[in-house]
Amino acid sequence: MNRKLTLTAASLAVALSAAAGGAAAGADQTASVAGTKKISVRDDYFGPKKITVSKGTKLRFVWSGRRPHNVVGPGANIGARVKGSASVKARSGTYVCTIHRGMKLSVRVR
Ligand SMILES: [Cu+2]
Repeated sequence: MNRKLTLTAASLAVALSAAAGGAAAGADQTASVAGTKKISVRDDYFGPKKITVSKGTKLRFVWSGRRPHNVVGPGANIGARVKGSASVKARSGTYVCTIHRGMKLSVRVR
């Protein structure tokens, strides 16, 4: 019974991720399989703020706030915008929005 519930929850997470336009492989907070990890860009924080991903994973930033935010970090220099999305290859380090002090995303690639 428990196993069935777990499978159902996992299927739902994959379905939700796909519905949001993300790759199914990025459904877990700490993805163990390379895929795409969605990062919400909000007012004024990244969600999640800290992630560990496998080598080869792409970060897909999706803007969902009202204020403009940019993303500057290892291999990323995405100009300020208020909507849409942009993807970069994940690298270990800190990604920030230079407009809002303290808006940071810590990424660890292993
Ligand atoms: Cu910002």
